[in-house]
Amino acid sequence: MKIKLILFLFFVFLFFTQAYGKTTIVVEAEHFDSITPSMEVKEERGASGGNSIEIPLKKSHSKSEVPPSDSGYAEYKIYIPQEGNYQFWARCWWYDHTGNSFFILIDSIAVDKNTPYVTSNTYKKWHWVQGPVFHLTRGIHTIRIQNREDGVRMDQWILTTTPKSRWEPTKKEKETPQYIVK
Ligand SMILES: [Ca+2]
Repeated sequence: MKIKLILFLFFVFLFFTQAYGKTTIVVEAEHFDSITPSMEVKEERGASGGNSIEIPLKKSHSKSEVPPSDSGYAEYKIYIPQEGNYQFWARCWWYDHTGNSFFILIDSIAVDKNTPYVTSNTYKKWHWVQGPVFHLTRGIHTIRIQNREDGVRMDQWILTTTPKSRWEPTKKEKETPQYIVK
């Protein structure tokens, strides 16, 4: 009888952790599955793991908003363990107000006017930037970080089921390799 009760409680626990458990996925930006220029790896003292990805500053860096000069990107394959709404965060370094964004594409390669991106107005300093919320199903998804402007760097990124009202990153986070598909 006692064993039945323990088993019952165990399955109740499993059900709740599956249905309501929190998931936070942390990825070093330099641990991509593939990368295409002009996106490149940049050694960075201030970055977690000593590396970031960047769209290098162009000599003719524009002072106004212009379309990206190429579709350079880094792409990641991630295992999502439970369906839900995931808040995207990225630890970024921006050059200025026309070098302060990356496109974020989920299971897509086509940029259009509705493609989400991350941006903020803190320059020349590593900081966490709040991105969009994505609804993701359980299984493998492709995350693409793509050129939107030059003079931008990314150190780490996060997908978490914990909403911003409950938690936001403030420091370098520990990578969760169990969610990165090799
Ligand atoms: Ca890094």
